[in-house]
Amino acid sequence: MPGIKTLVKRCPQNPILTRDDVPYDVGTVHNAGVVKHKGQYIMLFRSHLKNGRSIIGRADSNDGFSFSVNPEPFLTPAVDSIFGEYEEFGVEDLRINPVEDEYLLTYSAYSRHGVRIALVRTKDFESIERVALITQADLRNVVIFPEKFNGRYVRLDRPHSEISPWSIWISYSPDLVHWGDSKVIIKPVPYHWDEMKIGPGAPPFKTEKGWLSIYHGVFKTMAGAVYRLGAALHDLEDPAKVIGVSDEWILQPEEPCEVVGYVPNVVFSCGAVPEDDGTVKIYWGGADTVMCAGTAVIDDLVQLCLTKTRPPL
Ligand code: BMA
Repeated sequence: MPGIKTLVKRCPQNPILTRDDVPYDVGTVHNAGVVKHKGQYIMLFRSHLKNGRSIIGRADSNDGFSFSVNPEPFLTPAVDSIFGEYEEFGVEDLRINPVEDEYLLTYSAYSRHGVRIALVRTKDFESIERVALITQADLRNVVIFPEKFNGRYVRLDRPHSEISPWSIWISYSPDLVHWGDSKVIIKPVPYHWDEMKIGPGAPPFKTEKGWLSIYHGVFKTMAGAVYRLGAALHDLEDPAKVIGVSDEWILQPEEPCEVVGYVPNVVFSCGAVPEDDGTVKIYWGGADTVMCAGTAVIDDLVQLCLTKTRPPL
């Protein structure tokens, strides 16, 4: 079956990373944050252990597609301090947010108290500092903008909600610990590919026309939920202002490794790397089982957000 026409060109080697590439025993390799650090691509990927809980591994690459995995995991649940209590059930879906001169790692921390987001800072991926647990229970998918706005950090996130479809919110912080001034900025559209819920995916990156953000959207079918990727553009000066949200998805599960796996019909992104040549490498987990990658022309995504739009709210 020929694939549907898409702005994201899949990497021919997909899946680019699987559990067979990992030197320790894991069930899956998926939902990875990726960044280009000193000319090297660093991927921090999630793996299920055979007890069903997740840890984060590290893989490095020269070209962004061919990765080799470090012998030891990068991040496992803390065993002491407040992090030990809230990471007891595992760490998942890490984003690498390049902010000013450091990297802020945001990931889901699972425990008997629910799921919340932990924030870790690093400059070199060698030493890491656990900074704070930055959300209460049931709030996930935190990505942080690369620059501060009026002296404050800005994040997108996705609170749990029972009476409205799960939506993308924005919040601000002077110190990465205390967050507030929250408001909803993008909501799902009824009977649309993202009608059930949406959530931030890759950390937003700067383009001439605005901050480009790749998010996930979910549609419920008789055979379960389908996870797709969409794109939105935020104002350069005021990221709470959404300039355009693409009406169309930019990627849906089509390849066997996206359609079949631990959770079928899932493409889920936690990372994208914009390049100097005007393209962006987009990374996604396929069916919560393997890692895939693709490339898009940044301006194509920007134009899609500006010309084929749907209302943000
Ligand atoms: C979401 C998260 C992701 C996962 C996705 C599809 O709610 O749990 O980690 O990839 O569901 O199963």
